Amino acid sequence: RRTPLLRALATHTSPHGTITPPNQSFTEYVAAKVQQHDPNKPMLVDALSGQTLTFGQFAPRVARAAERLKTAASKPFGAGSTLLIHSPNCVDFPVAFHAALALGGVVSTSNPLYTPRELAHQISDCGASHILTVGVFHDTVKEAVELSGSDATIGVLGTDSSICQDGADGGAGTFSLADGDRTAIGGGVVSTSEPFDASSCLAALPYSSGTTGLPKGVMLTHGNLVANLEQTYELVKRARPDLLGDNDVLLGLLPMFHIYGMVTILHYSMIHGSTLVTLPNFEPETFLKAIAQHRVNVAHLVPPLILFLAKHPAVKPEMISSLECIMSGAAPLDAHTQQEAATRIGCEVVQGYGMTETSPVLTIDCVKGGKPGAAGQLVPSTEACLKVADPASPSGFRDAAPGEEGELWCKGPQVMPGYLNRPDATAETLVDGFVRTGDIATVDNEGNFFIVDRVKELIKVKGLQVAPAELEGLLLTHPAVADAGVVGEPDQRTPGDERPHAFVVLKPETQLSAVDVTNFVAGRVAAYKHIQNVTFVPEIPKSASGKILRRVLRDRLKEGSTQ
Ligand code: 4UV
Repeated sequence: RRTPLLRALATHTSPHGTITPPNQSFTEYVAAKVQQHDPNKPMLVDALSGQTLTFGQFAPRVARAAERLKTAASKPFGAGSTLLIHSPNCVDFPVAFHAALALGGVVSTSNPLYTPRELAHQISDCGASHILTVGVFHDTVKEAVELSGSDATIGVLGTDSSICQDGADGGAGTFSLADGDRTAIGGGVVSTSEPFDASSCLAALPYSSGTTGLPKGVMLTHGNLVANLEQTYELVKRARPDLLGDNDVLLGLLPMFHIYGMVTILHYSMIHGSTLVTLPNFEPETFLKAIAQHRVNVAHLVPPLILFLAKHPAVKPEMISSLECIMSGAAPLDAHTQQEAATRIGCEVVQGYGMTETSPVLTIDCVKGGKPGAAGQLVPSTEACLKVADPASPSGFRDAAPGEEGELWCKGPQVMPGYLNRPDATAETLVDGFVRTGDIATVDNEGNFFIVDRVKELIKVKGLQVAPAELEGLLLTHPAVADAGVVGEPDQRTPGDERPHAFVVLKPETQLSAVDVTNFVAGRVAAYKHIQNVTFVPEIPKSASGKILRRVLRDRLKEGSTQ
């Protein structure tokens, strides 16, 4: 048995204390915070269309949208229904999101660049009863619904007048969310079962492949989301109050369908009372123009975008002179690149770290000016330990010794209760209330965590998840492919970023070129998942139990020996 002292040393607690999140629905919590800010102040501004949503317009718009969802022609939306939002960033995104929650429903979100095939998987898996999209993606959604065999109702978000089509699908079975009546939120709109327990009531279903396998629905409760916003906001308030300006302007470039954009950017901005300048996608000119024109001072980005700001010749200092703080997350940023970027951009660059399964924030760097290479300190009410595989121990793990690297396991009110309909994957990921992150970390004496490696299967392309198992499964459907293993290959030009690299075994007497392989995949998945390089091999290295030895494949890439 371990002594109490060793146990105390093995578990790291947040140096920033604890929080007591209110037992409220996510919508009630957010609406109450939004109400505290100047009703005439823009809460979201679409940088391209100029469309604005003020703090005062939010609640009435949500109430109106909820009314529309509730009376959706063919199928009313209500408790137990799931709304899938399939949209680029726009001012109506949070409106649709909270309209669904206010009716007691659940929101899943998908990448608007998905092919119909990828979207069909999520539609069936999350059991979406309603889907909201924007006009340009309506046909993709329609095809995906047909492919999935679902009877989901499709609606169009009122992002701007040209694509706000009431009844785009010709009448019955459609609805749209557009600017409407100003009905106050509350009472009959927020549906809660009595007594309401935020920690057991499902709110969001973003998708993540976790440590292995295909993308899975991550069940996030109202309690998870409220807690993580409180944890993030309280940490900043306690450790970096200088970062809580009254007139902050944040950048909403990273996608709202991904947990970083959904919670840490969109909702953090809303509760803090800052203006969020949204962009539907990355395009260098509009990105730089949005920063300059709206005087963005806090930008949440991913490492490739930080490198763009630091190194691209099109970026002139006067274009980005408003920037005071850049938050980097979703992928590693090494100490050297972080420091160099901060100097070149002329503002502080600090990191945050977390994952979809933890709503997402686990750590934030609280050192003014940024501690190079550090993912930061645990947010309040969060515990962590570093685990090392140990076959001699009954659990198969031991705690890392001080200074030793280990897999980061975390516990807190932001940790998901599990994956949707996947008790097996849930049991592998949640151990004694701790979530296994699949990341290797070290921690220093001040409680600063450093992410030094990723041991899970996940590939990260510009901060977005690519599941190797999905690409392997796809490759195996090719008639000439006998076996395949996909790993992330470090992108030499962009430190921390990766590109999918496929190792392919061909069936006897078949011929296939690397281009055939990349084209086959390219026609079936969104662009960021495309295979960038192919190596033909006689066999895929596997463990005795048949698991692909990805480490061996990654090492071959490192050595430049791909045979
Ligand atoms: O599930 P996911 O796609 O989630 C994210 C979350 C990004 C966040 C979270 C909290 C923040 O404060 C913030 O700024 C950004 O991307 O992918 C989770 C995996 O991404 C890697 C790591 O492998 C996670 O398990 N990752 C996320 N942040 C970092 C990171 C980081 N700062 N350094 C290294 N890897």
